[in-house]
Amino acid sequence: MERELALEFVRVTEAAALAAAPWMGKGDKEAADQAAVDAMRATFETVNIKGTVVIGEGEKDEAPMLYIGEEIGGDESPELDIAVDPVEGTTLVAKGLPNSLAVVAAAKKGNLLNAPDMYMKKIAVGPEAKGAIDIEATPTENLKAIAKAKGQEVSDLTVILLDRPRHEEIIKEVREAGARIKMISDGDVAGGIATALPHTGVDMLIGIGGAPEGVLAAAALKCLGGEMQAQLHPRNETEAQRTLDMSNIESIEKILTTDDLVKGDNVMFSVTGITNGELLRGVQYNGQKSETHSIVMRSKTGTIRTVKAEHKIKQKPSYFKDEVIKF
Ligand code: VTB
Repeated sequence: MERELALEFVRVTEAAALAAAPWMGKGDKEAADQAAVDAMRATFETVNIKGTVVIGEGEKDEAPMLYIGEEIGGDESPELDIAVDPVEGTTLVAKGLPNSLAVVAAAKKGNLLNAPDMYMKKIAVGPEAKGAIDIEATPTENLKAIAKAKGQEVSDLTVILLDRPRHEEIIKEVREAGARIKMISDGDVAGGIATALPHTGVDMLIGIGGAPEGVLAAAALKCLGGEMQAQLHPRNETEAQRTLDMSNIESIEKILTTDDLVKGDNVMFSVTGITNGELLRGVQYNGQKSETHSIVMRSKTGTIRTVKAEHKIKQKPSYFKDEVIKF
């Protein structure tokens, strides 16, 4: 994949963030999402790729844009798999809470797991603990292995997980093991990425979250040198069968490694902050200008770029003014 595309993908996540940000705190998560979807779709049209959405807003009949299987991009090549989450954490935006992100991952065609909108069991760590985790082991065993890999005590570690009743047992066990917990209401892509960024103080992500978010976090972790293990978690037989029909995995029970979630060594990941958060500042307005903060990463070279951009909306091309910024 051409390295120039990295900046193009930043433009895509910036557009989604700029469009979603005006909806911050307005209590309307659907409107925030729709604005970001429209902006992302319009911006993709200006990018010279032939992309297929493999992780998107849902299936064709339920999502008019960025649906799974939709072809996006303004060219005939390169052929890429695209994973999008125009607003990761729509509730966070609606409530004006931190850590909502606009996210895109891209890899060569066939290299991203086609995970439908279902649950996924996950465990993720940053580079220092890569190779130490085992999704089939207990949280305590994993914590001990991570502590050993990092040369720390279990009591030094912090676990991030979604605050959900389904995690009650894990929470109890992690606390008994002596580690600390950071509970998040939404946004386990940010949670996964946090494990690989030392300033967040997060050592492990664990628990059940969305499968699309799992693939996106795995793409980022591949670029950051971390690791994710996962297992699809269907709620019933019908969901399991539909998943097998739709996705490219041979068995629902399969333990998925980082390489199963994101194949090859050439994935790009771009993320722009919508609301302020630990990873990134959100969209800032000052007068006629808007400022965005993004990170773009390439697994091939391991380059991590932070991009601060100032946007003068009046000077943007018309597709941007008309379709992206609707406020
Ligand atoms: C997570 C989180 C998302 O969904 O994947 C979660 O990253 C999982 O679903 O931001 P439940 O909310 O049903 O637990 C979100 O919170 C929303 O898409």
